[in-house]
Amino acid sequence: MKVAFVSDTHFGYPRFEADASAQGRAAILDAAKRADILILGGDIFDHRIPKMETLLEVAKLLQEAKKTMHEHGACSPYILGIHGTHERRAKDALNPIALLAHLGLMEDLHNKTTTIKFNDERVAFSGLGGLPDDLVKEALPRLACKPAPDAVNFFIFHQTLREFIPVPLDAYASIDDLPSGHDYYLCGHIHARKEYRGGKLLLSGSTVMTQQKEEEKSPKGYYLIDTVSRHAEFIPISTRPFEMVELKFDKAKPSEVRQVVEKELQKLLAQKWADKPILRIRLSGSLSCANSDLDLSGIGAGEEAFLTIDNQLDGANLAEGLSQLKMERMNRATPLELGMALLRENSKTAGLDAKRAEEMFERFSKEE
Ligand SMILES: [Mn+2]
Repeated sequence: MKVAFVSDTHFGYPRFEADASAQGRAAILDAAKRADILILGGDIFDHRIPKMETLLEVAKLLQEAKKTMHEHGACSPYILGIHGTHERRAKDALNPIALLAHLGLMEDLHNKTTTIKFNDERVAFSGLGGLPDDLVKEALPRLACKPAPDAVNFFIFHQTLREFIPVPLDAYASIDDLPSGHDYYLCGHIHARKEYRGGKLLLSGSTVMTQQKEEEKSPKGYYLIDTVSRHAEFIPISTRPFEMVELKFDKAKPSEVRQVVEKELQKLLAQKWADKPILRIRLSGSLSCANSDLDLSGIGAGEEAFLTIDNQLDGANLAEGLSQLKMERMNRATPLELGMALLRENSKTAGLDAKRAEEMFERFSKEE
């Protein structure tokens, strides 16, 4: 059986909504042409309550994918998957992946095992939908889904594990905490492609650019795994070009920095891009004066590129770097996410169950 794994398409992602659509669609339809089963690894939508238009777009896309799969003799139910952290809602609230499952467009694998017979093979899929990372360690041993006997077993999840981040956090689960007995572990959530344990644990990365990190320069795409030959192939899709450069300074004058940035931008724009590129210029090192004296206003790529200038000058000490990182995270989070995180934190000291706190929060936040 050929199993395709597509994850983190983020349909409805506001910054690059057209890219999320085009690239997510390309990955899912290409996978539908080649695979007997298509697995979605979560964060298919960017929001837990997507716009109606986005829901319809994905519903139609899955219909089209299923039709393609049916025509080449793929295997019913064709599409299976889990919700990601972006789609996660309280236990009694409907998330968009469960909605698509209710509509018969896919099967929801959250805490379930589905065994499929295909030709002479038995292949089983178990899943765990996205959770706050600090709750995973507790959740893994309590799962009801488990590997099926005499089958090739897949476990699908959507989390950060200790091994995936440069500074491991004790509260996070490790690869060793994953349920044993599966042949392949497929993980969403991390937006760059990674492989661990000799290819038994595969992270396909996202299909759209979201973080503009160095590691996102590598191709985006999906995995196609042949359960007979036990060969996993990464299939790239065509994406908007991305380039990131770092400019280092040593006690530079603000006018000098501005000149160097403008020159670098001209150089970047002079390259032949297949499409309007995403460019990130990172400034590091030190200035001869305060950072506030540096004026980078008006430096723009106009219509020629999506440009971000990341000014890290003078901020070389660790404490400042960390608080900046925290601020960046806070800025990316919605007020709802911030409120939820705060309540979860405070619920620990108040002796309130974190899950219960979340349910109450959702009930009162009235996002609908
Ligand atoms: Mn994601």
